[in-house]
Amino acid sequence: MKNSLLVRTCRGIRSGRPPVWFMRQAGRSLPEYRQVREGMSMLESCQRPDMVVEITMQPVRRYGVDGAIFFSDIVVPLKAIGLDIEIEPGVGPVVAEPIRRPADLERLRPLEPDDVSFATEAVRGLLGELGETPLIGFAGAPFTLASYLVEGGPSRHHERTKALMHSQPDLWHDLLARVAQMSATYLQVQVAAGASVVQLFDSWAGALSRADYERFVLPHSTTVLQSVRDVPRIHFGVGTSEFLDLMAGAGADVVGVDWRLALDEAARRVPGTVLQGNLDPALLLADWPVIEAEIERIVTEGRAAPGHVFNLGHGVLPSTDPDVLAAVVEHIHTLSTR
Ligand code: 1CP
Repeated sequence: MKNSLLVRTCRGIRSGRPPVWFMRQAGRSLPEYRQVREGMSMLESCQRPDMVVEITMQPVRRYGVDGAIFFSDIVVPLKAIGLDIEIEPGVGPVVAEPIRRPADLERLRPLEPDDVSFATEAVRGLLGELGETPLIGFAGAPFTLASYLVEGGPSRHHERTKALMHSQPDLWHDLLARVAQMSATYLQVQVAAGASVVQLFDSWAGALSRADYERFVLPHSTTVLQSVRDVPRIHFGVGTSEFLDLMAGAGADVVGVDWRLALDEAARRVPGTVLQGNLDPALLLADWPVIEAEIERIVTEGRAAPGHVFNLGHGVLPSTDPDVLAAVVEHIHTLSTR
């Protein structure tokens, strides 16, 4: 798997076509996912190795994607240290007692590998099923995780988080350092068990200015990425075009790009860095000729970078038709033979 198309591309070794996988390829767009998840909470299914193996494999079997993403969630390490957090259907992660004062930090103890032994077991189980397909491990980046902890749940404006980072910078940096330790440990556990690539998801970092990202977030995301040495590291954010260079400089081999920025322009902003992206997930609901033209454009623009991993600009929307994703994979797979 160290020689897979995905790993080679992440290392900047070009091949005839880009590897392809989709963020949120497992999940609610798949009928087989909805079926196995029936009657079981999201976080319980993440802690059951048999469920993790089955759900991770579902899109691999269905689409033949070039990478499998470990079925988990960014809040799993927080649950594993005993924090009262649930994923509520239709809402997302909800924290019973948000972290807002120095005393609240005491509830954030370090994550030990034994806290997530279910993940080790699940990765090992997956290696037996995956054959040549590499496994992508992941964790939430400190800012995105801290936003859930401070806001208490999903947030549109991240206002309490931004107010806290500016008003109580010492508390903020302590909070981010603790969360960074957990994310780093969660990634290391997945790599030690056999993950071939990792992705750090900073989905909401695009809410920040470049200056705030640099001062309040970058040092902590750097800690996480630098703690993983043996496999390629993908650093992903949404709406982060204005500081892609900082995200690359944090220690990423690959930078994820959303649909707002063309890949050739992204390549100018982060010279020498492999890119991942960037089909708008909403366009998967458009007619096929539209999608086909977008794929062609993105693959062409991706040639400006030293390597390109084809993906969406963000996760698969639950309303996506799985047959369309299958057609996207098939189309990319024919590119090398043309
Ligand atoms: O019951 C369900 O099916 C809940 C939906 C769901 C799923 C399938 C959630 C709740 N998490 C997941 C799995 C998941 N989460 C994966 C693995 C599956 C795959 O990619 O194929 C991954 C990589 C994540 C990571 C994740 N969770 C992120 C980062 C990626 C992104 O989409 O930006 C974030 C922000 C979360 C939080 C989260 N978990 C779930 C939801 C609905 C949310 C977002 C809520 C919000 O809007 O803030």
